[in-house]
Amino acid sequence: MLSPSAQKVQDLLSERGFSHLEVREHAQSTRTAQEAADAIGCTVGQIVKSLIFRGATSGKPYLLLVSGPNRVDTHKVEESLGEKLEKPDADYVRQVTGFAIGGVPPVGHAEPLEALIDPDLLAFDRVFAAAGTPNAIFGLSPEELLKLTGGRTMPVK
Ligand code: 5CA
Repeated sequence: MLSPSAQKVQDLLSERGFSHLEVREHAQSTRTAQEAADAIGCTVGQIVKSLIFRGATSGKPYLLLVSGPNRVDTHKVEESLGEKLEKPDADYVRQVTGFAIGGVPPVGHAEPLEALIDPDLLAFDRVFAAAGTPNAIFGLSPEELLKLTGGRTMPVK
């Protein structure tokens, strides 16, 4: 049995035709990329961080899907997007995604979010993303991540 937030992600995956992707809730925390990697037994690079930024001009939320160890160079992303970015607070993250920090999944948000994908994630056969709660994760290929989110790759570091 999955908790309601994790089940919501599993249901969304099924509705989108990705029912072969399985959300798993772990006994231990997967709140951080390192904890998620430890729980799964993968490298931190394979963990997909789902980070929310807000366009300073447009007010538009952006979803950056970033490989675990990578730190976002906001100036670089701002140049690509053509607007400054703000790092929103936890309340805003919950408002636009419908999930609490530590469990924000790459899909299934309260508002449609433009997804920008770290090219480093494409180097792996399989990557792992949060699935609604701070101990829920699902695995998928980077190609599936692109398809599922409708996102585009953008250098982030
Ligand atoms: N479950 C893990 C691995 S998938 C996870 O969700 N990691 S994460 O990186 O996608 O989510 C945590 C991120 O939330 C942090 O990297 C940080 O960018 C952001 N965050 C943490 N605390 C806050 C806060 N108080 N306000 C806004 N953003 C925050």
